[in-house]
Amino acid sequence: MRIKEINLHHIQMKLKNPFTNSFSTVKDRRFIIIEAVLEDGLTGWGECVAFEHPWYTEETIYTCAHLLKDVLIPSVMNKPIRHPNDLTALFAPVRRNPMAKSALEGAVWDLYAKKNGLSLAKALGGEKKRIEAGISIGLKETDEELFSTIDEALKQGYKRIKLKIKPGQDISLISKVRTRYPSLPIMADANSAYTLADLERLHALDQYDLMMIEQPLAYNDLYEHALLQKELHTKICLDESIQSAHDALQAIQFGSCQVINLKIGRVGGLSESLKILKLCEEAGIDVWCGGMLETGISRAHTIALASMNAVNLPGDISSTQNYWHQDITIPEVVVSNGYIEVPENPGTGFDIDRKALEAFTIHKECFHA
Ligand code: OSB
Ligand code: MG
Repeated sequence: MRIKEINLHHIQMKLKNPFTNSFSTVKDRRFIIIEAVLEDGLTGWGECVAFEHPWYTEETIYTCAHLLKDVLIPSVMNKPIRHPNDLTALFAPVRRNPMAKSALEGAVWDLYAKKNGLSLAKALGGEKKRIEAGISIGLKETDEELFSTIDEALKQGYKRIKLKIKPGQDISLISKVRTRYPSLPIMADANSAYTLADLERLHALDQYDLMMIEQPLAYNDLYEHALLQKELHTKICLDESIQSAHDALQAIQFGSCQVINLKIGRVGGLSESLKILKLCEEAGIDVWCGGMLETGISRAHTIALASMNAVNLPGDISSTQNYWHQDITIPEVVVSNGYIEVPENPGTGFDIDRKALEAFTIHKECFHA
């Protein structure tokens, strides 16, 4: 394949409900949607999931725009590409910037699958026909609001719920939820809100039978997570700390975690995600696929990845209606009895709603070979 044209659709979408975590409240989402076109007109789609502010990882939608326009697009345009893994070599001169790389790589994987008449899931090696859906619930102002959100999620059949926590909104919050839902699979995500000085608080969380605690400590500290894991019965899951297969390998070797939240954008793409899955399978580390409050395009890629057998826990992959009044893909992502069907048609299996895409577009940039 040779890519002859790339269009960047800079879009803005309003979340149905603001999403609050330990550091920020996300209300509006900016995305860069990547449309990559071959000579024969075949089109692949990718999505850049970085936020406007670098609170989660260091990239922003603006650093990604720069990387894409000035570095990554020129490096792939009109180059012979036999397999998406070829991008690893084309991107090798570029340090980090995983979300920028992943956005473009996602479009190439979609193209590759379509060109070969395969679903993206099949192209990756995924075998599951349906995947288990979990839901991530943000911090709420009141207990009533939290309980009603959980009740609604359970009505829709979600297999597990993830709650956001931070110092002061943790022990009593988890304790109340555990009392109300004695057998519910619950996990907690701190988004790096704690330090080792909070050891007592973290110990207190050990008694609520949490499936895991996600990213309790600093985004860049594998060593302290290893110390903490020795102290806790609850499994540690790493999110922000894992930005590559190399990070995953080090975390495994240090004993920094027993679970990994795998996000395609955060680790630089699907090819790197497959490497991480292999490492986890070999080491007996649990894996599930996380989310970035993203559009249907990026979720479609995640659904394909989650169809791999090595992904052995329900992810943060919820229905379109959990996030958006109107999405940019057709059909909607539907959760039925806690499962999402893995599409079998070529590529991601989701089509672009061009009208909706245009309605959300702030500006568009076109690049040609
Ligand atoms: O920490 O997993 C996280 C959303 C934005 C940024 C980071 C995280 C999250 C979520 C929600 O927890 C994931 C989703 O439902 O898309
Ligand atoms: Mg997280």
